[in-house]
Amino acid sequence: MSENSSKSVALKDFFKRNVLINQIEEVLRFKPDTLIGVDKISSENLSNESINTIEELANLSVANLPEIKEILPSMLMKWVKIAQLIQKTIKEQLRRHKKLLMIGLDNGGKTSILAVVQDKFSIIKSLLPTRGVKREKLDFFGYPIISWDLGGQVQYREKLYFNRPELFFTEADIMLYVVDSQDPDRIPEAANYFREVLKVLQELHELPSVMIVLSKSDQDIRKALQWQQNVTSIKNKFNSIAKEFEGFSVDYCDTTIFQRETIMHMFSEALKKVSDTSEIIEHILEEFTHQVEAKASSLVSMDGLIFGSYTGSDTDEMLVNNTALLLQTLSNFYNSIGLIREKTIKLELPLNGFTICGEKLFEYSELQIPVFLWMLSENPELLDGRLDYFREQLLPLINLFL
Ligand SMILES: Nc1nc2c(ncn2[C@@H]2O[C@H](COP(=O)(O)OP(=O)(O)OP(=O)(O)O)[C@@H](O)[C@H]2O)c(=O)[nH]1
Ligand SMILES: [Mg+2]
Repeated sequence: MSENSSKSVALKDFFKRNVLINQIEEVLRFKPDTLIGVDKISSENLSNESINTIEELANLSVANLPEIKEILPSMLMKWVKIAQLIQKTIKEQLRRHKKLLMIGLDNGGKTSILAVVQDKFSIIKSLLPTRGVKREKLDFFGYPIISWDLGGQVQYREKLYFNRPELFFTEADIMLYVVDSQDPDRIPEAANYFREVLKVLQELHELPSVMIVLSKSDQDIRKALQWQQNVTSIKNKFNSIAKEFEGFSVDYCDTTIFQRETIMHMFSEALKKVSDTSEIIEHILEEFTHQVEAKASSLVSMDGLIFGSYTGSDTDEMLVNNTALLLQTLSNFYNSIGLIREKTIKLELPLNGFTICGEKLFEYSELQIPVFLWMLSENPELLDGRLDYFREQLLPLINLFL
């Protein structure tokens, strides 16, 4: 069971049995009488004092509780403390996830992009316009993200998001603003919506990093003059809008769902803006380590630079990194006396039941320094076929972060 799900079970313990928790963010908007011990009448009395949600209950000060009809102060104190505990737990859980907002006009390609990232190619054909907001956990090679896909149809743009902006636009880390690069007629509308969005972000004092995604930049139309004019026109308009607001700088990336790498590249660029790159490499290593049931992994250059490592225990980390550095020194020595560098370096310790194995993955910098992926494993045979997968699928991604 993941840490996440075990935490949400604990959260459930505060609530009455019939209360369903689908999305943890929603919990703070539950009515107080969803909590064990809070009856309907008390909840109504709280509501009369404008305390309608768990969040509003949590925001009361324990030191200065209001007097509320028919509720004992000691009881109220207990509820407030529970609500505060819930709020804290939820914030901690959410903090580990980056909040990604996908915004833009209807038909722009937002949901399709999210489908491609998750390898759900088959659903793209049958996608319907997104109704309201669709939130989901997105696993970008182990990097935890919650995506908020804000359906772009006019009724949501006009009626929903801007009426309660704090529900949608707060605490976002990244905003991907998706513009259809093949639809020049709607550029002004897309630009106006962008301005509205920046306006509410500014009012809420939110400053997510912003990436303008030029979607539908399909390979066959990129050479067309019309497409190039569209891109120039979008960039001119959006740059000048961003200048109207303080603190927002925008970057551009073009994507097409027909080339997954354009979408992965765009995501990598967006993540780079909000996260330490070694943290992302570590997530990628973590995912791979679990896949091959290894105990530790590390990406180490021949000159001893550790790009990132993943281990479950300190001893394993010491084992893998120290072994890597020593064996690499040995390999350098062999190399200096004229031996050809081996592609794989292995240390087998059968009595201890594990193997440490390093495989050259690529070379970095103009000096072409080899970089090895090191794994500590009790089942080294599981590594055999999988390193090719790592090389093909994950390496291009790691390269984006180096
Ligand atoms: N040619 C081309 N079409 C695309 C691309 N991405 C999406 N589309 C098409 O554009 C249409 C709209 O895509 P969606 O992903 O549903 O758009 P959306 O932005 O989520 O729209 P709303 O949910 O209404 O806001 C679909 O018919 C997709 O197949 C692309 O890269 N190239
Ligand atoms: Mg959609």
